[in-house]
Amino acid sequence: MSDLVFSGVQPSAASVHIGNYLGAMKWFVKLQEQFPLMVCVVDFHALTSVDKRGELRSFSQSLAATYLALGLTKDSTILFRQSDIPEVCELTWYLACQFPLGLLERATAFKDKREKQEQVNSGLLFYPILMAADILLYKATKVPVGADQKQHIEMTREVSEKFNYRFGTTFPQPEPLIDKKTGIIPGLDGRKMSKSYDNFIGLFETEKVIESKVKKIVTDSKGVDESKDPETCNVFSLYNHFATEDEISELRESYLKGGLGYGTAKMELFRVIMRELSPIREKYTYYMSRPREVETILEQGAEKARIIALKTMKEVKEAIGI
Ligand code: AQP
Repeated sequence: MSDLVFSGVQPSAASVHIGNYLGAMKWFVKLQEQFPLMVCVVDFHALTSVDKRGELRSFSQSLAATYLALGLTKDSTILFRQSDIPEVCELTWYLACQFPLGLLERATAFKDKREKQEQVNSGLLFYPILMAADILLYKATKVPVGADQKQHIEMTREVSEKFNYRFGTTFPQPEPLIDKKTGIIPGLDGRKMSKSYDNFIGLFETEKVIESKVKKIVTDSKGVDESKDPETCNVFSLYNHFATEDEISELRESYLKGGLGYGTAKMELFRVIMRELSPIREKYTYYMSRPREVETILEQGAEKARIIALKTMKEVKEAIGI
């Protein structure tokens, strides 16, 4: 079976953050040059957290504009919205019937949310099955994700195996593509950068907001003259992802030598972040001012995705005997 790469991001906020960007999205553009690529605006999943009328639509438009601003093109990538392919819900049900409840309840992301939230909707419990359905509906073989999603891909493999065992080989065993360097991007407080921890830097927040967030990154309390440990510093950790090799080794030396305050290091980090994000931000503004053009790209992507989805569903129903 030839490789097909599938991934997606939830439109669950007005802007994606640096964790989404470095952990997964930046990679999509390189992958579109190497493999057939499908990238999705994962709006059904986002419904587990977005509940204000109209918000999902505007977040989805913003995310689609982000994909295009990053350099995904309609000729190299099938770019589409998850909810335009309703078959994914049908497949979710078939897969759910193969999946033990206990495994879903033990999923780390679900347990985290359950601890944080007073009320947890059942969509959150079913999140990994819907994700498995997304991947298997298109028979994707590779899934670029951040390290936090590894368990969900393992669950996809498991449900694929169970289905194949019971009904005959229908699905591939997809593997996660996780970049070791960008596995988990830390947020302002050093925990995983995440919307729900409110410790994120949004790609399209104003320069002023980004600067003030960078200034808030938690460090130890070492003074300017003291030697500092780059390996345990959140500022340095983010710097690693935006600076050149020369800039990284120069900052590392300054940390070790002493004489450089965290305030200066943070301004240097802000500079390299803006250097990388500025062209993307410009393109994002371009696409955000052309909603019709973006919508047409999503519709054309959905037409292509639907052809694959219908073919898979036919096989699935034949395999089950439904
Ligand atoms: N901190 C991170 N480091 C590396 N990768 C990350 N991803 C998210 N945060 C980090 C990766 O981004 C892709 C899209 O993820 P998503 O749409 O599922 O977003 P998310 O994981 O729900 O983002 P949050 O901010 O963590 O949302 P909440 O707080 O709602 O749970 C995925 O490939 C993910 O690995």
